[in-house]
Amino acid sequence: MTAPLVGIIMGSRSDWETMRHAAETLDALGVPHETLVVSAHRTPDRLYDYAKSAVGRGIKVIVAGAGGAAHLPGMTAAITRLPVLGVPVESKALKGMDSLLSIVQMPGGIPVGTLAIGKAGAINAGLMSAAILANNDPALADRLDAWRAKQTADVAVEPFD
Ligand code: RP5
Repeated sequence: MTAPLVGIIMGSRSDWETMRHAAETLDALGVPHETLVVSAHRTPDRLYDYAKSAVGRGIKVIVAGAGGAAHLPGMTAAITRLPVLGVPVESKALKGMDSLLSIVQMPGGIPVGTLAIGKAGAINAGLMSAAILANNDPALADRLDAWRAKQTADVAVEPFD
């Protein structure tokens, strides 16, 4: 088993349908990762233990997804110096605008790299994690370049068959 380099955490099992896209993107790029439910509100001790131990366990980037009053990414960033990428999960009541604003409006000094609401944000959090790791991993850099080249090649010129 390869030790995980990216930690994907989310506030609830209900976030998995969104956050699985971050995991699948990392799978496609061959980046070892772990996935856990860690709630800032319901399991604050789990959050503290996770963020406090992440550096020592070899985690390099944390992707944190949450919806509503989405404190998970910000609280994680408050506890660890690792780069934290926040994914606003689309909420039922406010369509994820609450999640987005909760995650993006961090006070100066505690950064969270905030992605788009929902699936696009989860995919891009995976890609951004890989891009950060690729700075010190030439083989991963090659895989990321190939992933991007394929995406470009797959775009049709004509809008119909
Ligand atoms: C947040 O509350 C979670 O991140 C989730 O997006 C939202 C709703 O959670 P559940 O009530 O579905 O568990 O903490």
